[in-house]
Amino acid sequence: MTILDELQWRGLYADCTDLDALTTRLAEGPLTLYAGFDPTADSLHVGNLVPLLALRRFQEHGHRPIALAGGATGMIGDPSGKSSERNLQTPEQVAANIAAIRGQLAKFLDFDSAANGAQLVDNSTWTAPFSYLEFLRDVGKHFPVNLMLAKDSVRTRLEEGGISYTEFSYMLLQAHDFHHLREVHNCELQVGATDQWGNITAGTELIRRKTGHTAWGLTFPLLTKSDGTKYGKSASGAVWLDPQRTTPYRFYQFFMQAEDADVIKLLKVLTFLPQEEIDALAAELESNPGARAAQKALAAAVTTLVHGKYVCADAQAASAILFGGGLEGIKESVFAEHLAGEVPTQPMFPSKFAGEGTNIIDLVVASGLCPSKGQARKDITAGGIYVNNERSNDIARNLTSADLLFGKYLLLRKGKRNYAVLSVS
Ligand code: 383
Repeated sequence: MTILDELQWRGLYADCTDLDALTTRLAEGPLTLYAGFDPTADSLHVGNLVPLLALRRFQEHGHRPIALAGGATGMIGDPSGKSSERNLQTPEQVAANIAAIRGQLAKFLDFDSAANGAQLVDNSTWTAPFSYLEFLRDVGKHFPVNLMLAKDSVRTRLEEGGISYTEFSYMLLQAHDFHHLREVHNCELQVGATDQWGNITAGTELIRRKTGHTAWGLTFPLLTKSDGTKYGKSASGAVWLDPQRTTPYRFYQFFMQAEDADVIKLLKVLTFLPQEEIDALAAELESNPGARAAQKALAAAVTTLVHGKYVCADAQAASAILFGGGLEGIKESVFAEHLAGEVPTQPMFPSKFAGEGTNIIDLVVASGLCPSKGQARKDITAGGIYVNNERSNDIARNLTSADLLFGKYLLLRKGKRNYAVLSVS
């Protein structure tokens, strides 16, 4: 299967500046391609994964990927897909964000291969030294303003609220990057999601006008949900790759919660699982949707890709617990690092669990699961309270240090999904 066939069946093909010519070129041998990532935050998010993984797919087919971090473009702000003008970031913010996303970009590509090792570049290295006068003469002169006004990114902004000259100029910077990479690294292809089409074609145009060299653009569909909304945003905001911003547990759960209507599409674009496996998961989704095998496979694959297999295993263990599973064989790190942040946790004095311990009613109230002793008594008697995920309906029960997990934690649950942790310190 060629790389283009693979992109097609994964649903990763949206558009190409010249598909026939690119098909011929790819059949002739490896080429160099790039995708760019602006340092608008100190982490990449799930939406950035699509082009990033696509670079790796090309690399697995023998091509040479370049990941570009936008040290220059990040100082300006891409108007593509943005309905309003953005505040400029400070140079310090951009520098800090670049440092953070460079590390993330590097994790997904192979930099060691002698034949087609990846490269990481920063467009400020060639953009910063360019003087304004030179840029206007060398680059700006090739851009008819009517063409610039016709780009989606500009046109939509002119309809709603306007655009500054600064953001209007963004496409020239990205076009110049492509031209630079074409000349210096023989980079023949730029990829990105469809929101990048205007910027990418600005580049192929500039290259053609300045040098007459060939260059192609290829876009992927934007990640959207079956209801048309943007994917990668949870109720609490974007889903980030940085575990400080989105915990591995939440990251894993985000994919576990994927709709049946989306999950197969997501398996195709966000994982490297082969076609047979994804087809089998699709068949299982049809015959036994309740098992959520496709969601489990998706969550496991993406979490492993981003956080590694050990962290993924911990996130899975934490999920199993919070969905009512048993606590056998659970590791302390799962409690300390994954559950603690997800579940309301109350500190307790060790004396509470010494000797005779403390009555369950008092502890349920202390945990915040029940507002009063009366309510706690009712809930316990009705069988709605669980201690370490085991039903506990005896209101006379005392909990002691013997009940503590790792000598430290007590996991209380009310009903199906309400958890609280008492943490002895
Ligand atoms: C900068 C300089 C270049 C080439 C590209 C760029 C960045 C580009 C951009 N991309 C988005 C970003 O950085 O803004 N102008 O957040 C996103 N990409 C990719 C993909 C996507 C796009 O990084 O659609 C989602 O992730 O193309 O929004 O020379």
